[in-house]
Amino acid sequence: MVHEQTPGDPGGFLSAPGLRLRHLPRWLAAADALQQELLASVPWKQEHILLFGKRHPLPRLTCWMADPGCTYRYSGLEQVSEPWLPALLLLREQLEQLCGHGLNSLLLNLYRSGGDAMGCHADDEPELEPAASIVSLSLGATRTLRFKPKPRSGLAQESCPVALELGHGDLLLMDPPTQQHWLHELPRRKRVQQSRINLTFRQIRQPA
Ligand SMILES: O=C(O)CCC(=O)C(=O)O
Repeated sequence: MVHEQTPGDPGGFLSAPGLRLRHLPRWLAAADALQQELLASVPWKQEHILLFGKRHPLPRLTCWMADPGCTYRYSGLEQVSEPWLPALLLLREQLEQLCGHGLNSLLLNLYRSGGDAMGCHADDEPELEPAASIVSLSLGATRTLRFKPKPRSGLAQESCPVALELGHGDLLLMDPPTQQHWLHELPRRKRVQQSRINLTFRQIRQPA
């Protein structure tokens, strides 16, 4: 199935082989207040990655909040956990009810303008519980999230493009087995001046 979202699209379920998405536009009524609070209170960090021996700043600011014992590495970076903000703990409870399982960790990304971006990847690190959804909330500027099948997924590349416009207060649930078969990315949008915050709530596997 090929899906290019059109303006005014009411959202809903989106599925293709190996892809399960639920898009709930304007899900959060208090999106303005949360955006302002996060811009002011989150200890945003500029992380760097090593590429061919050279340090490069990630094209976004980030922060990791998680329960004790939930460590996570991505792009070779071990995330140092910050304490949960009370507003985010409340949100987490609501989202846990919605998705029906625990969400013990949260990656926050701040895209300062359309020049900031996220490269093509899957949230399929071994620490993440593969049977859990990844629950993503967007605040601020509308940006496009694009999905494409993993090269060795056996899925036809013509299932592309799947693109979602994620606006202020929109919720996106990426349900299993999406991360096993599909990659996603947030491309640059040079004309976008405003910032965007994205929160991805996750479930890290913990030792039994
Ligand atoms: O900003 C987004 O919507 C995508 C974020 C993302 O892909 C991630 O945190 O893994």
